[in-house]
Amino acid sequence: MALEVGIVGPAGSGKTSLFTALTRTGGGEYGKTNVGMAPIADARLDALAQVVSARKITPATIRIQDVPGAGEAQLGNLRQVDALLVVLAGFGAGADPSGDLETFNQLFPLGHAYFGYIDVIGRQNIIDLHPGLELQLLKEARHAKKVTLRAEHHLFWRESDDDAVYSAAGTVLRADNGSGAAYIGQETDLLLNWQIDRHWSAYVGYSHFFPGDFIQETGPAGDIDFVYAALQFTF
Ligand SMILES: Nc1nc2c(ncn2[C@@H]2O[C@H](COP(=O)(O)OP(=O)(O)OP(=O)(O)O)[C@@H](O)[C@H]2O)c(=O)[nH]1
Ligand SMILES: [Mg+2]
Repeated sequence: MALEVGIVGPAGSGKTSLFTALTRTGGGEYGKTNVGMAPIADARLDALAQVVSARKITPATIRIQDVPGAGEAQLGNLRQVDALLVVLAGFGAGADPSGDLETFNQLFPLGHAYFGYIDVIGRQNIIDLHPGLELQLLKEARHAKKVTLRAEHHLFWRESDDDAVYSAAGTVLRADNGSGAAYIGQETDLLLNWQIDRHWSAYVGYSHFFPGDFIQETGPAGDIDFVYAALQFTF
């Protein structure tokens, strides 16, 4: 299957123009979702075709999706793509590509792999000090191919103390509200993983969030406890 690339960026930034140039179709429709194939130029293919005097040359292709605007509904179409190509307008009076982007855009929420399993903290305006340790408790024992205990800790600060704290979904979790505090809080994650045999595994986890100055100064500030467990069969 062809590699899939999704073109994203602010409205009117030039996504469809780039799509048209790449797919050489002579016309992606403006303001519409366009899907097309872009041939991958490869000098080696041309050389091989010459050697065997090929009558037909079929280059490898990339499937490109051009999505208008940058709303959530449109971006949902892009969950399946292999790579994202972000277009920012660099033409016209007052063009400011870096200002348009403003902050890190994670596009898809997958916070817990990076900022703690509770998924309370997102990827914008964040400094995260994240030490972790994995201990192997058992290996090749009866009913246990492997048992590991993973302990991770996060210390969170706001990168800019004029900006909000964001959720894992990329929305504002807690607005600045005039607070000058940078320190957001800490999270401890414990995860016990039991690989029973080749197919079966089980895990149980506990996480705790300790709110810091910024959370306490800007609204409700209870601790969070998060417990979870799962039994998993892998084919
Ligand atoms: N001068 C200049 N104009 C451009 C460039 N790229 C795009 N445009 C113009 O900017 C306008 C918007 O370009 P599009 O390619 O439709 O932008 P888009 O990102 O697909 O817009 P939406 O689909 O509405 O989100 C068009 O009138 C383009 O001709 C560029 O590099 N330079
Ligand atoms: Mg467009």
